[in-house]
Amino acid sequence: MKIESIELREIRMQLKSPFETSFGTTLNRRILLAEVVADGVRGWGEVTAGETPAYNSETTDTAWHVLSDFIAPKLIGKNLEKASDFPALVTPIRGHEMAKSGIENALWDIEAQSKGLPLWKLLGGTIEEIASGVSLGIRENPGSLVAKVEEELRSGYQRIKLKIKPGKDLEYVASVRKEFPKIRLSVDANSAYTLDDTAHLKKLDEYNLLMMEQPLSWDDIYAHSKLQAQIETAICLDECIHNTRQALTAIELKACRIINIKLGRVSGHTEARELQAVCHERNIPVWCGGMLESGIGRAHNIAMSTLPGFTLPGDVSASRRYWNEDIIEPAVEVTPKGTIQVPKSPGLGYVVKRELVDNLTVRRNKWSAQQAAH
Ligand code: OSB
Ligand code: MG
Repeated sequence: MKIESIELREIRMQLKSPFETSFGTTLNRRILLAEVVADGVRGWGEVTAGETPAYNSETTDTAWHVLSDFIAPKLIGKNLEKASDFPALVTPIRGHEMAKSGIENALWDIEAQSKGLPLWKLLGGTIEEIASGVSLGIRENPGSLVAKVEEELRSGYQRIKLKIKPGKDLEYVASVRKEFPKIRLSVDANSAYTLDDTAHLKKLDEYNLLMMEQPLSWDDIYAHSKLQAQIETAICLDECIHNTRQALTAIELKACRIINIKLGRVSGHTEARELQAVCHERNIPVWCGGMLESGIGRAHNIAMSTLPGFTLPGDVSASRRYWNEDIIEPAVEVTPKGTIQVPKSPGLGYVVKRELVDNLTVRRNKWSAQQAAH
């Protein structure tokens, strides 16, 4: 895989409606896309960093900086045997997992196309129809949340996740649970609580939740082990887990019973695959999280979700829930059973709408092997 060119671009996309979490509200996405050409084959990856450093420490701009000044110059002109050789190349760059993931995943797309395989098959996927759930933002009142849940259930979604924060938690969960006693329901606090809230969080035990995602600090696995010992609801870690080592630490400390894997957060397909394997061996279910991705990130999420450890419905849902027009063809659709059919064609399995992507682009940067040689 001789890396001939790397093109980085920022696109702007407006969500259909604002998405509120405990750390803030998002409407206008600033998404970085990486387009890499190797041996004449073109692959795409998405950087899933947010606009602000509120979910993790990366942002659209830190990723632009690290990709432009460190990662792209290191990779251009190199000859890799396979996509999984990329992580070793960028090990000297600490952190910046989302920046790395954007490029690494483009290499996986290239490798899959070169081998004439759908990406999910190259990764070792076994699930051809993945289970889909939705993540619902915090709303103005419990009544409007119940109405939203009803709408999503009508579309077939298999699991509903509610975003919560202090003051917008128990009452909301109670209303949804009362209306829908049987559904698979979970909550995600995005680090909004502390161990001082243990008694309060314990009250959620009575609602038969599938899990409580990342209640405590974004970087504190130990605190989650203290909480898990005192509540019945299974804790799922999101923000805390950036690699397989941290997952093993969390499992060993009994800090969680479930792990959410996000490609960007764990630096790409190579690490995600290893992480899901160690969880699978230890009977820790995993599922695919979302970062309000465009179709390119979504397609990568679908491919990852086919791995055998992904036994719970993910936050990978239909393009139409986010965008008026997605940047891939066909758009991601969900069946009435709440599943996504995995594509059969080589690589990502979706076509990037280049003209639309060009129209949405606000800045770009390009490296090519010839130039780098001078
Ligand atoms: O914690 O899972 C999260 C979105 C942005 C940042 C963090 C999270 C989320 C979501 C949305 O829950 C999932 C999606 O629909 O893409
Ligand atoms: Mg989360």
